[in-house]
Amino acid sequence: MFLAKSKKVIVIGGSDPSGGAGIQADLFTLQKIGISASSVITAVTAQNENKFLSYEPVSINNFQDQLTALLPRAKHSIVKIGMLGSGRFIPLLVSWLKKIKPHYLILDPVLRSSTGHSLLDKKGIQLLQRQLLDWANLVTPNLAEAEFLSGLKIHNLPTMESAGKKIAERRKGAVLIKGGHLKGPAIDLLIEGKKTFKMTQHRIKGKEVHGTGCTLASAIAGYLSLGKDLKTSIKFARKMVRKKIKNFYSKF
Ligand code: PXL
Repeated sequence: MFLAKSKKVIVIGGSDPSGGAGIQADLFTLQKIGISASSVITAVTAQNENKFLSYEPVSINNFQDQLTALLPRAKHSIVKIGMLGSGRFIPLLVSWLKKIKPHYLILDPVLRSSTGHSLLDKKGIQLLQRQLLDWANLVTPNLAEAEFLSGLKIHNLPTMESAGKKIAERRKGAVLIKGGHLKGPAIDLLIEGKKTFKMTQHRIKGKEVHGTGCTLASAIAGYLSLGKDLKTSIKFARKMVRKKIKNFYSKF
C-alpha cells in the first residue's frame, strides 16, 4: 500500500489489558488499515470483556509530557479521543489542540465501559461538554451517551434522530449516533448540518462485544487519513466493526 499521502493519526485514550477496547484496540485497528499511529495514554484500566476491576488516570505531568512529546509530529494530524478518565486533562488537551490545529478531530465521548463502570469523573463530564465537544469535527456517541449529551430519552429511530439533531444544533461538526443498542437491525445515524444519513446492517445476534466503539472511531480516523471522505470512512469502519463482532463470536 502506498501511504506517503496519509495524514498522521494520534489516538488518545485508556489502556485496556484485554486488548478489546481502548488504545490497544485503536492501534490494532489502525495497523490493519496500514497506519502506524501515535498514542497518548490517559489512564490504565484493569478489565476484560466480562469484568472491570479498576482504573487509574496517569499523572497530570505525565499526560502533559506525552502531549509535548508528540508536538513535533502532531500538527494538522487526525486526532481520535476516547476514554479521558479525568477532567483534569481536558484544559491541557484543549491548549494542545489549539497548538496543533488538527486536520480532523473525532471525539468518542466515552462515559462508561460496556460492563457499566464509569470511565469519566463528574468534572470531566462537565468539561467534555463545555470545552471539548465544540472542537470535534465528529462526535460518536452511543445511545446512552447521546441521551446524556442531548438531554432527550431515546426509544426508537425517530427519538434517536431528535437526540442527534439536538447535539448537532449546538456545534459545527457532525454527529454519528450508534444505534446498536436499539432492537432490530443495527442502525447508525450520521447527522451533518440539517441532513441525516441512515446506515443499516443486519444485526449479529449475541451479547454486546467490548470495544466496538473504539474500533469504529479509530477506523474512521484511519480511512480519513488515507483521504477517503467521511461517509466512505464510516462505511468501511462499520465493516471492520462487523468483522470484529463476527470474529469474537467465532471464538465460542
Ligand atoms: O468502548 C469504550 C472504552 C474506551 N476505552 C477504554 C475502555 C472502554 C470500554 O470499556 O475500557 C479504555
